[in-house]
Amino acid sequence: MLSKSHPRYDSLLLREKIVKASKEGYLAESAMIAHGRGEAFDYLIGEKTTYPAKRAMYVACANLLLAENPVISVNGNTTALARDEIIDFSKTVDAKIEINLFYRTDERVKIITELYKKHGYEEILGTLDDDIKHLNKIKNNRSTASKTGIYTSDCVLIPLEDGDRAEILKNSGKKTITIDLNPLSRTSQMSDISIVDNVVRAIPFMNEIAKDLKTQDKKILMEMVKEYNNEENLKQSLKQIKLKSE
Ligand code: PTJ
Repeated sequence: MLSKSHPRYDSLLLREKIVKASKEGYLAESAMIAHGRGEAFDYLIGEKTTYPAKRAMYVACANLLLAENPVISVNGNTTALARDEIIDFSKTVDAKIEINLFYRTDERVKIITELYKKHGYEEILGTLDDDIKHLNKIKNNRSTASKTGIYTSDCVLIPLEDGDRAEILKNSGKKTITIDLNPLSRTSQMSDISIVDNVVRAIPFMNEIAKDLKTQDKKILMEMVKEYNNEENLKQSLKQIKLKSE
């Protein structure tokens, strides 16, 4: 039992969620390695949402609200850490949720499908009985996407995405938004909008931003999108790490 007075309580709580999900059988074998890498980068930015991350979140929400068919991609790690928050956010921005696994197995898809359904989200895509297509005619399991979801989406939110999949999505002409604590990852470097933050802080924050932006004129959202420079913002995100070490 974790004590709330422990100085690393929040971090340990996330580890506990990851361990629990692993025992439940829906995490990838390398999920803990990915989580540990995320922890290290989070430590370096002070385990707080930085200003460049907030800026990217505003533009990400504007994009999702402007999109024709926005989709939030979920994998084992994001389900373990932020399932309910993702369901709430999907409702705010009117986006679909799709199971999109790097290490896809029928068993994992089945467990994750049941989890979303059990927690009130029946319309989950990417399930075993969904119509699964291949992006860019690439016939391997790195390119799979639901016909009514990612396959036809114009804007995808891909938290904790692997670089190969991010590349395929980007090359298929979709606007890609990532949440990745590592500003140097291939996914962060190639996405259109890179939010360098922990998914557990980012999603609830984005939900509040989106509620606010929904009330704004679309022209304002379009202006925000137009003015944003991801390369510059990523540089600012990287500086946050350097600042902490000075
Ligand atoms: O469930 P699957 O099969 O789709 O597999 C999921 C993982 C995450 C195992 C898979 O996509 C993978 O191997 O990813 P990578 O290549 O390790 O990339 C994950 C990225 O997410 C890394 O850059 C981590 O720093 C980052 N990351 C880890 N935890 C978090 C995070 N970013 C935001 N929030 C986190 N909590």
